[in-house]
Amino acid sequence: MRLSRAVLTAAVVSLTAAGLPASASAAPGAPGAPERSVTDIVPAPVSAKADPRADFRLTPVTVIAADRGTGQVADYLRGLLRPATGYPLPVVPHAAGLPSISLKLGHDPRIGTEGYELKVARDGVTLKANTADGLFEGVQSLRQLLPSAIDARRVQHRTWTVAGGTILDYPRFAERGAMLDVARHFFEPDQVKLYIDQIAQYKVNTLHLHLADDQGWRIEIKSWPKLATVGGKTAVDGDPGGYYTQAQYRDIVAYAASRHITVIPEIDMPGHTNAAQSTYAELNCDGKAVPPRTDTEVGYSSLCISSPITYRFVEDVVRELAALTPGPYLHIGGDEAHSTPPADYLTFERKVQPIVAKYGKKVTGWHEIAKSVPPVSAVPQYWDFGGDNPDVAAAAARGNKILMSPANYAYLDMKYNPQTPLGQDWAALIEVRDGYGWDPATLVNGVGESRIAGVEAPLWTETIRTSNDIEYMAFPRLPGIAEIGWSPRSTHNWDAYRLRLAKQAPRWVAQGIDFYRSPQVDWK
Ligand code: NGO
Repeated sequence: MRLSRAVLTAAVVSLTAAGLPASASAAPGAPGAPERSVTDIVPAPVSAKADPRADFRLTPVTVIAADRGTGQVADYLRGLLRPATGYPLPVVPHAAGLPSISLKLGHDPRIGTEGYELKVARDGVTLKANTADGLFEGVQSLRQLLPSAIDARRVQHRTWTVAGGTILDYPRFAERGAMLDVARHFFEPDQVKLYIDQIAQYKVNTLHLHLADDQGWRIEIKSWPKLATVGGKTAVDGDPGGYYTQAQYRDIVAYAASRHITVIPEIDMPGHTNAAQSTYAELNCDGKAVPPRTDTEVGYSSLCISSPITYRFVEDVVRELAALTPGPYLHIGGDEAHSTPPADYLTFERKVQPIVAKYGKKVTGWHEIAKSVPPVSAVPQYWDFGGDNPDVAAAAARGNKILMSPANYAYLDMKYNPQTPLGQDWAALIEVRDGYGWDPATLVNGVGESRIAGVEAPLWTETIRTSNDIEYMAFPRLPGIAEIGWSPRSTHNWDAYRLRLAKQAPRWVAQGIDFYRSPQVDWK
């Protein structure tokens, strides 16, 4: 897109003459507070200073000035801003005097690998980071400084003011994750991509896919082809199954990478394996295939620990999965192996964990794997209720980092209240305030701040069938878990959070997200 200099100058002059809307400086939510402010962002930034006199107006002549190495994020930003504004927003190497959003890479020791500095001034927006990841997270903040109509997919005729001020920001924990259980119910690649876009806006950087469970196997494994074609047919309650071909799976992983999200694939074992064991008879100790199951019982299945075929199977699956995985971790499950005797469980873990290492990956698994004294590179994922867990505390003391997904706070499949039409309640009812009301660093005795890898919000899908269902359970709780993982503890404050959260709702409406209108939040 080329515009003549005369046209550009005329447009700039007329916009400047139109003036900027007056906005008052007041605490968020207070009467007279501006509609948007750098202090409203979710997750809360490390530091933010609003300057309403520094609002920037996006116009038809604004350019995106992208330094070398920032092109991918610049194109993504353009893709975010163009549909609703209808402006060309060309990505150019230099602003050349035009009003611009500038993306720059630098070496700022304050912000690490995912932090950023964002300055919104009357004459332009400058976003700086040390990496493309940091720029991407900064773009998510920038989005929230624009009117929520920016998320509309069609041109909106209105002004586009970016709230003025400065932000310096970086994450508290390296990992902020979401998990989607595609085994209990299958979700098409486009549904997974939709969720990726939804979570990315809250600076979630990891998507854990639970790819196999008793009710279905969801990833093509070429050396054991029936896992997908037969074991993938079933889902909870006899609902339709499905699986990802390796090409589809690679495409999901690449899409996630374009949103600066790393995918962690999980094959749950030695329990939660009925789909595999009903497909291949040789995975059972008696050599007989078990019947497929679509109920939601847990803890009844176990791979045959004494059989060499089991480890050939595991190695084939791990090898193929590792080849599909650019990220460092493979998740090997390990939860609720109630029908694997404890000694067998240890035997299994000690054989399987080195297989993961053999294919160049690190182990992550549910916290039960801590019992097996995994290598310090392994990340046990804690899913219990907090308090004492000597195995997990011992792992932390040995040097393992722990990922926090307490079922009574972070499980997105828990109902909000007894009337919630979806979800379960075995761990807790989790209202929005409960999901926000915990601190990873004081959850498990002996697992302090420095031993924590991050947080993850798992969405198990026994009762979840559609994208609307996913949205209803994830919103508004997922942003709360993301904030716990990203924001400094000093920003943690329910009264302030609920006001900031309320301001997100018009964005969800614009994005078509079907969210739960909790009575704890004044949605307006
Ligand atoms: C448990 C269980 C899953 C269930 C989930 C339902 C873990 C780690 N194992 O969490 O199989 O789907 O609860 O909330």
